[in-house]
Formats: sequence, structure tokens, C-alpha cells
Amino acid sequence: MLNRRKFLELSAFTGSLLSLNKKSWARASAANKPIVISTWDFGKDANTEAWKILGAGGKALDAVEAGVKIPEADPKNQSVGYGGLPDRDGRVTLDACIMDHLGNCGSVMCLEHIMHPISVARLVMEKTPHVVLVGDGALQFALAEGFEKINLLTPESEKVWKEWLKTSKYEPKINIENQLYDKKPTSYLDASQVYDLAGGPNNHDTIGMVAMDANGNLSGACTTSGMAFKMHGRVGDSPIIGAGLYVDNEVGAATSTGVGEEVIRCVGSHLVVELMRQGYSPENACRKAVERIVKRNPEKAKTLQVGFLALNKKGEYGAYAIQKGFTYAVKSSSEEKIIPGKSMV
Ligand code: SD4
Repeated sequence: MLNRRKFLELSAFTGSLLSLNKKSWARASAANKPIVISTWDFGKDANTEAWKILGAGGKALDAVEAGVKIPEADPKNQSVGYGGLPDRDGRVTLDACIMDHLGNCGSVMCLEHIMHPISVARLVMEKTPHVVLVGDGALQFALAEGFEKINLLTPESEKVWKEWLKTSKYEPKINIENQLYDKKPTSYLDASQVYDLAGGPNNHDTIGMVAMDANGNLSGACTTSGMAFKMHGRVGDSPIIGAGLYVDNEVGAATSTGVGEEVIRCVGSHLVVELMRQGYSPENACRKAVERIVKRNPEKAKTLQVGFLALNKKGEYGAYAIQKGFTYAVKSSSEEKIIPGKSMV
């Protein structure tokens, strides 16, 4: 029989257990959210756009789509969307993917003539039974959905391509702009400044963005014109779910930039998320993934760049790259900044 004394002891015990649970619940729910992070300096303007949605209590999925549309539409940005540098045949081919907190995802690869491949990727996710549409199929779908057909090759990018044709040497450059920053510190170098200072174009960079909304849901988007002067039809990591982007709402989200072939080989963003699942911090998960790439081929890794960027469910974030010069941008209610990513070299 439960006497009065035992009953009181038991209630005190369960009461304290309940308050303990309440405390740990409060701690768990005190995640740093909403928050958005994205690759490179130009991620800052993209984050500002994403924040208009996140800061108003909107969905991470809407925020990442709106955010990456900023560099997609910016002709000065020659590595994403409109004004992107073309392939070796002079064709601007775009890659993009998007993923939400439920594991839904959509992707377009080698899409021409459309300013916002990320929005086409979202419609592939929402309106088709498929995950990926490529090339002409992706274009036909976009046109049927009412997207405008435009010429993505700006006179400036055409000029850089024609200059490149003189040597036709395919040689991905390691984040030139950021390496030039010491020589000419401006927040943005235009294409001709880059060309003059580096003796060649800035031939890759991608926007990858991951965000957590006020409800604690994660989403991500990744969009690029890929490696400049690539073979026609070449697809990098950016539109490949698991390589250029991965979201797992239980754990976190990751995205990548750099030489896509290397990221595909290790299914990089998925690897980073799985490392976070094992308990690694976002930065250490990114570092481990970078080490995996370098270990495979240390010699080759000396001349190429790969960077990962990750966010976990607590709103902690971090990045790591092979080479120095990889930067990323963060925006939350308490901070807005561009951070130099740590690197092996
Ligand atoms: C690609 N990962 O197409 C992209 C390019 C990039 O920094 O991110 N460069 O391989």
C-alpha cells in the first residue's frame, strides 16, 4: 500500500524529474534560429534576401530559394546564373538543386536559357514525380511552366570566353577573387579587374545556402554555372543531391563549392551530414570530409579547391576548405558577417 509519506516522496521525485525534463527541453529548444549561411562573400547579399523570409517567420525552403536567386540574376557574378561563364563551346549551362526538411528534393542539370534554375529545380520537386531533369528536358519543362527563354551569355562573359579560346587551356583556378583580395581589397572585383590581376578569369564559385527557420526546419539550395570552359554536358557536384547539397532535418545540412568532380567522388555533403550525425561539430565534419578528399590524392589536392559549409540542428555552423581563401556568410538575429573558412593549407 502506498502510505502518505511514500506518496509525498514519490510526488517530490517525479516533480523534480519533470522540472529537469522541462529544463533540458528548454535547453534543446534554445537553438540558434532562424539562421542562414551561404558560400563566399556574395552569400551576404543572398542571406539578406533569405532573411526577409526567415526573419518574418517564413519557411527555410522559401528563404533559400529567394536567397540564391540574387546571385543567379546578377550579371557581375560570373559563376552563377545569368552572366555565368560558358562551357568551351560558348554555351552557359546551369546546374541547381534544392532540398527541404522532409527529404523532398529537385534538381536541374545542364539547363540553358533560364535565369533561375533554382526555381525550376523547386518545381521539379513539387510538380513532377522525378528528382532530376537534364538539358533539353529541363528546358522544355521550364518553358511549359512559364519561365522566359533568355540569352544567359553577357557581352562581358563572352569576351572572357573569347580570350580563353586563344589558349583553350582547361585549368580550374583556386578562388582567384579571394586570393586577390590582399592585392586589391574591395568587396567585389569585377571580371576585368580579376582578369587583369590574375592573368585569367575567375572560373568557378557556386552559391550553396542552408538555413533553419523559426520552426527548426532545415532546407538548402545550391546553384552554379559550374566550372567555366567545361566540356559541353559536364555536370558538377552542385545539382547532385548528396554531393553539392544534403539536408537531414534530424541532424543538419551541408553544401559544397569547388572542383565538383572531387566532391562527387566522396558524396561530400552527405558525408558531412553523416559525420555530424556521429557527433562531429559542423566545422569538424567539414574538415573530415576535406581530409577524405586530400587523402585520396594528396598531389592533386595541392592545386584544387573544395570547401564545405554546414549547419546543425542547434544552429551551430562551420566550414572547412582545402585551400585558404574560402569564405562564407552568416545571418541570424544576432549576427551578420562574412567569415574566412578554415583550411588545410
Ligand atoms: C562545379 N562545384 O561545377 C561547382 C563549381 C564551384 O567553386 O563550386 N566552384 O564543380
